[in-house]
Amino acid sequence: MRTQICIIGGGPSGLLLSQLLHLKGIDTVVLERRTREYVLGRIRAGVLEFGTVELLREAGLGARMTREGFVHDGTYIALQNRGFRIDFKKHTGKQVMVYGQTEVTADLYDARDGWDAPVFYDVQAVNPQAVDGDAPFVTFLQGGKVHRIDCDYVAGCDGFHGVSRKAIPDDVRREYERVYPFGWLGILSETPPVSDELIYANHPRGFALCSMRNENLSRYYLQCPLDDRVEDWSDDAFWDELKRRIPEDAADTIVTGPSIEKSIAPLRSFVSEPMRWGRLFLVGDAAHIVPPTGAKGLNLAASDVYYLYHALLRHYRDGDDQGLEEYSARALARVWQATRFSWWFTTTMHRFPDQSEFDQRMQETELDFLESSTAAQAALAENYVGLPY
Ligand code: RFL
Ligand code: PHB
Repeated sequence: MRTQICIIGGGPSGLLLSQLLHLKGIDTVVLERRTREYVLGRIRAGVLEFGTVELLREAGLGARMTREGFVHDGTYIALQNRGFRIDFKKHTGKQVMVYGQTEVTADLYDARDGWDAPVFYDVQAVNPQAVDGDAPFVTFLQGGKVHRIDCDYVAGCDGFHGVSRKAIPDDVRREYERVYPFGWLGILSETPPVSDELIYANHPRGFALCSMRNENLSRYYLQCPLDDRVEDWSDDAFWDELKRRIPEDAADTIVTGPSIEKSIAPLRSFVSEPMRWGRLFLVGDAAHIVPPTGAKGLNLAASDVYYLYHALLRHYRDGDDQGLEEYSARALARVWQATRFSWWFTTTMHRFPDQSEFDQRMQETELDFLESSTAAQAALAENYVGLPY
């Protein structure tokens, strides 16, 4: 089989790239290790930057997002029992959209049901080959049968645990990593959100976040030790702990209920350079991971897609390869900015196991400054709504 772009991974990066290219008449094949149901069942990101929203609209996915998503003009930051608000709109003229990754992925799969879109699900032993030459191809197993796809380019959209990154030779690839000494325990519950905007809470017992999916679906997170297990956290224990960490007025009014999903995610910052090797391009989590504080993971995947989509368009439409040549440097410049912001926000909001009294005072002083300084608030707002592409 032959295609123009072979896309490894049917998560948001792979599907969005495929959808945008399809609208311009460029052929793709998507290879996904899991089933469609599995991919659609994952609960992940919740906040879309302004640029991500625009890109999804360009991909023809705006209708349900505009109808069902929630536009937020700002966010609350809480420090023990004090809280203040960062006004994104006032500082940047921009807003963010609360619309879950689960919904984005469902919209992307629904959109491709309308066209003859080849996706191979449940594939194994995916192997991108000859990507440093002129005739790359990808082999894989499906139902015990070996398949081969010849292509012009390979897009590695297969997440952190995928195979694409490792196809770049060790002596070319450079990896940067910080693993944080805590995780996030998250729950989803069919209850109304406690607040009209998100609350990021710094507390001596650990960080907490109040988020949402819609008017009757809330998403809450608690910082937890890395060795905690989901089974150790009853719903009651979760709610009691959350109430301790968020401001009193929120704790007094929060509506609790049974969780419909509960999971623990580790926190890490990770960047792999370069994001291009010959005819292989890495996109999204395949090349970088950020801790979720600041909601940058999915949004960075979208900006990578933006750069690669425009570079491929230039190649096929104008015969101009400059965008492809510059892809890695352009994507990485934005990746490092988001890595810095997510690291700063994580470091400022969480309790570290070895935190000294000095560290503690520094954190409080950082948040005091944020509360009182228009410039500091503008800097947070600028990063949160998303730096320009
Ligand atoms: P994904 O979503 O991981 O999709 C990659 C897809 O590739 C498939 N795959 C393969 N397919 C073929 N062959 C192989 N060898 C393959 N190996 C893997 C996988 O099955 C999958 O379908 O990467 P993508 O598309 O780059 O999208 C990135 C985002 O999903 C990610 O940045 C965010 O979800 C990160 N993230 C969060 N970001 C936020 O902004 N806010 C959050 O609250 C948030 N929560 C999370 C998260 C990521 C999590 N992970 C990865 C464990 C919570 C979790 C649990
Ligand atoms: C979420 O709603 O899942 C969410 C929101 C904001 C974050 C991280 C996760 O910073």
